[in-house]
Amino acid sequence: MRELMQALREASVRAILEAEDAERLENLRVKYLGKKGELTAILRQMGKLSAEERPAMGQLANQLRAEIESAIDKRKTELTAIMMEKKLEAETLDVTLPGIEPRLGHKHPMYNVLDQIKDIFIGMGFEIVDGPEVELADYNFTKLNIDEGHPSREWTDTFYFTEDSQILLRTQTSPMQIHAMETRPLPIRIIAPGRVYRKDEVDATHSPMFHQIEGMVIDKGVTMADLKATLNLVVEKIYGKGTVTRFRPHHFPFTEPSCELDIQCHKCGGKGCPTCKGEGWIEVLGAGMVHPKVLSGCGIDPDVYSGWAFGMGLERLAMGEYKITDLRLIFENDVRFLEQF
Ligand code: 2NL
Repeated sequence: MRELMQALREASVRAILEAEDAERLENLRVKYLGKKGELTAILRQMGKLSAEERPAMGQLANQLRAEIESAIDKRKTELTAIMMEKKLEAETLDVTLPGIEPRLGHKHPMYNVLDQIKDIFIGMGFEIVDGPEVELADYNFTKLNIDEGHPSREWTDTFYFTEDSQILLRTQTSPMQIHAMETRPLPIRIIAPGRVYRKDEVDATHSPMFHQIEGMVIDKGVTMADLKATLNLVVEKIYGKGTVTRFRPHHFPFTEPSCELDIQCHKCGGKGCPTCKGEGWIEVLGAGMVHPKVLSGCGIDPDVYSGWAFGMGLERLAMGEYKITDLRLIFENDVRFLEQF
C-alpha cells in the first residue's frame, strides 16, 4: 500500500503541476480525490491490513490527501495569476499614443450672418418666430395682396403640391408674419427667418432653395421714420458706424410706400468699383409700410394701427460679407470651403 500511495503521490503532483487551466485541474481533483477516485480505491483495500498497520496507513492516506489538495490549491493560484497576466497583456492600452482626431464640421457662413442679425434684433426687443415651409396660397400670396394672375403665382415660378394651386412650398418668409398678425396680441415686434423655395435654375446667383429673413413692427403711430431709424441702426451694427445709407423708392404689393435700402460701397466710398459693380451703392434689403389691405386682411384696423416690414436674402448678404462670388459654393457644404469663415 505504501508503494501504491507513493506512486499516486508522484503521478498526481506531476499531473497537477502540468494542468493548463481550471477545468483540467478540477478533473484531476475528481480523478484523485473523488468518491470513485484513485485514493478512495487505495483506501478500500485497508480492510486487508492488520489492525496494527491500519492507523499508520490511515495517517499516511490523510497526509497524501492533504498534499494533493494543497498542490491543487497552489496550482489554482498560479493559474489565476497566469490568466490575469495574459489578460493584461492582451488588453494593453498605450495612453501615450496620439488619438484619432474626429473630423469636425464648421458653422456655415450664412448662419454667421443670421445669428448676428438675430442678436441685433433681440437686443431691440424683437421676438423670433418660426413657421411651416409648406403653406397655403392664401398665406403665401392672397393675404399679402398678391393677386391671382401675378407672375410669381405661376406654376413655372412656384412649387405646388396640388392641381388647384392651393398648397405650395413658401416662396418667402412673409406667411409666418401673416400668422403672427392673425394670432399675436398687438403690438408686434418680430423677425422671421427661414428657408424659401422658388423654381429657379441653379447658377452663380440662383438656387431653388435659399434663406430669407423678414421682420415687422405693428403698433399705434408707427411711421416711415421708425422704419428708417431702425434699419439705419441695424446697418451700422452690421457694416460699421458711419455707413452711409440711401432709401430708394420701390414697389412691393404688400407694402405702401415701399423702398429698397442701399449702402454706400465701403470699398470705394461711392466712386464705383468691382465690389459695387461700378454703382457706388450696394443693395441690402427691401422694406415698406405694411399695406392697409394686408393689415385689415389679418383683422387689424389700419385706421388705428400701422407698421413697417422688411425682407432680405441671407445667402446674398453672406456672399457680400465674405466676398463669395458663386452661390453654389454656399450649398455644396465642402468643409474645406466652410472652414474659411
Ligand atoms: C425683399 C423685400 C420685403 C416685406 C418683405 C412683409 C411681410 C408682411 C407684410 C408686409 Cl406679412 N411686408 N414683408 C416687406 C417689404 C419687403 O422683402 O427684397 N426680400 C428679399
